[in-house]
Amino acid sequence: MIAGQTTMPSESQENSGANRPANEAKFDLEGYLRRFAAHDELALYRLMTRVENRTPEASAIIERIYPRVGHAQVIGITGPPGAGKSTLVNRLIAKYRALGKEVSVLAIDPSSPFSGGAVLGDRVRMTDHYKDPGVHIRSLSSRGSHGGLSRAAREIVKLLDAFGHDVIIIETVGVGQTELGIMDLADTTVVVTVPEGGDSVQVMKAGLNEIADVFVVNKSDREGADRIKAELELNVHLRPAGGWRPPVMMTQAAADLGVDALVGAIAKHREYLLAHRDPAQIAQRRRREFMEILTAELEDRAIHSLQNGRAPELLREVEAGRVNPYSAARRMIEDRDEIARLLSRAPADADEKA
Ligand SMILES: Nc1nc2c(ncn2[C@@H]2O[C@H](COP(=O)(O)OP(=O)(O)OP(=O)(O)O)[C@@H](O)[C@H]2O)c(=O)[nH]1
Ligand SMILES: [Mg+2]
Repeated sequence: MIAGQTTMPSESQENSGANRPANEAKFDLEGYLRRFAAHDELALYRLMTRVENRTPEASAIIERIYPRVGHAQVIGITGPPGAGKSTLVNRLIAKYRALGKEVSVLAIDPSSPFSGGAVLGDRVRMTDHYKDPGVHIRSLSSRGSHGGLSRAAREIVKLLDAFGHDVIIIETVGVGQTELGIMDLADTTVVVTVPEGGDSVQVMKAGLNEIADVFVVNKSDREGADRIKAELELNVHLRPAGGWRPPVMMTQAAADLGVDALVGAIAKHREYLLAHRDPAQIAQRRRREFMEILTAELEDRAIHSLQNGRAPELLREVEAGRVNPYSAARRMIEDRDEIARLLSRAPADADEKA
């Protein structure tokens, strides 16, 4: 978790485990799940922190809340740094609030304005919504998410969804595979561009055009907006016929212009999705999710077991250089009993403290 979140309290001190009395070591999972189900925000924050920090009960939390997942509309906002994504998100929050919806925002590796540490102007923008109980803003950084940014993002989205939020907005900078991968979580991906990017080629190069359900040319008050709009429209036009055709919207987020039309375009895409549910695509998504979870879980268990002294002999051999790691890994995998022991207990079942 990154410092300076205004809207969601941090648990990091309490969560360190190191200076926690032994009798408090056991996290009251059942209690928090009950409170979560009763729409208790504190329980939501606590569970999010647990999931983000990969504490031993993280997987169990998601397993338990899973039946409630699937009602939220997840909107991804991505694009080059400084394109105005956060300004736009801020406007979108206001629009969805006006429609009576509960909104949460997950800002991935934010530089502004959700980081709160940025310049004063950014802070002021963020505070537009921070007193509103119908809005939750969570920041997630690669630094704070224990190496698994996509996994943390996915699980936090699930928590927010299960908590009952109607709209979940994920903001990522549109550079890098991880950031783009996170857009997989979104039902509707909005790619934000700006005129001064030179042209739409940048967007194409970054692979953003492939994931866009809606294009936005923000800062349309600036020179060149019409040109980039035309280029993006041409790109959409050149796509094979059939399927959803991403509209190209013009906005001036700073002046709140064009944002209502954007909300309309997002709603249209949602309607399209609902009317064209593709079972094969849904199955593929589920399969991918299962494979990711299974491999992550296997890794977690194996690492946990090895760190807690299981398979010590083989490990000593490897450490002493008497067995090469490949032979050791193969021997371990081929020995059913060894592998069963290695994977037998989830970290959460163990008595060790988190
Ligand atoms: N001229 C103009 N400036 C805008 C507009 N929308 C946003 N900006 C400005 O663009 C700057 C960057 O805005 P942000 O919303 O922080 O951009 P971002 O894409 O979230 O930036 P990162 O998260 O750092 O990638 C700010 O100074 C905004 O005030 C617009 O429509 N027109
Ligand atoms: Mg931003």
